[in-house]
Amino acid sequence: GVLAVVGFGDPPSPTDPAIHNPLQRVDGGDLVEVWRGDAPIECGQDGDIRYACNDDYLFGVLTVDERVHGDFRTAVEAAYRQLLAFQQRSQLPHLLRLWNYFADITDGEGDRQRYRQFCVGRVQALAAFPARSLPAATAIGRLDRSDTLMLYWLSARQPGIGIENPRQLSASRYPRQYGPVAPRFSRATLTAAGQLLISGTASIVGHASHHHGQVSAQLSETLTNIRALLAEAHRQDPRVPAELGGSSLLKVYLRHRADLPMVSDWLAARLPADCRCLFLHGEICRDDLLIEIEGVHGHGSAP
Ligand code: 3EB
Repeated sequence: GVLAVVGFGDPPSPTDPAIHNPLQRVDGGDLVEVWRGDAPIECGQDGDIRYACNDDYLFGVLTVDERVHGDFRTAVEAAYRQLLAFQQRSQLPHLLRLWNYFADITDGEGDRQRYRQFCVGRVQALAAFPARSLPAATAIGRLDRSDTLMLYWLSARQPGIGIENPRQLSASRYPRQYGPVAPRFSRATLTAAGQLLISGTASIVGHASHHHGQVSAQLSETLTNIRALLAEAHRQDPRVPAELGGSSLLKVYLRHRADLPMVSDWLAARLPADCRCLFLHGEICRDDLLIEIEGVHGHGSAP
């Protein structure tokens, strides 16, 4: 059973995958992302939400036209309220992983910056959410000048466990300098099946960005962060492999397309050959960050 197929880049033709991630692939490949689950799969629509689910998992998509709301923050809050209301009614209520894509992510001065406004809208909807069950997340700028905020997510019948990174301050404790409210997400979710869903991870140690303008140093710091997260998850659940490998799928976001040769060569030289990467062109939410890496790790077994 196929729960979701995510295609990248140009808007789909009617025969293309059901979920359209608006970022362009920069590696020229035409791979799609496929989320498999046990059949039977049921598809449906609820308000603006489209979903597919089986007995254990649900994959949902919600797009919101920013122009129909007064401002971006309100659009984000409305989207998250709709998402949470839907999840609370669902038999698969536990959010494991969320992806957020919207344009001009670093535009706007100070607290008006769009990523900061995104964080405010999200907090207004997620206020009552216990920190330990915050989903893993990605928030990346789309570059196609669209006015649409796109959210998609994975949820489950059984809750996951939020995993924090010992090298990084929990995002929900970031100090005031990063915005009026702290971002709300976990560094990773450990699913009941023992799979690790890794949030967008960048060259951040504690709360500070490191290696401004240096791609390979940022890559190195990011991989060190991911390895620390895997070690922490493995410590909590030995089903999670302690090292990246054949069960790992990474998505690498690049601010600059021109960095692709360096980034892909650097990773190829340091990652196990059986760990696969897909490269996308998108804006990272801090101006000083050039790359961000997310992923899925471990096979998972029936919960
Ligand atoms: C960071 O670690 C980098 O706001 O949902 C990564 C993953 C980041 C998710 C989000 C932000 C988010 O703070 C940015």
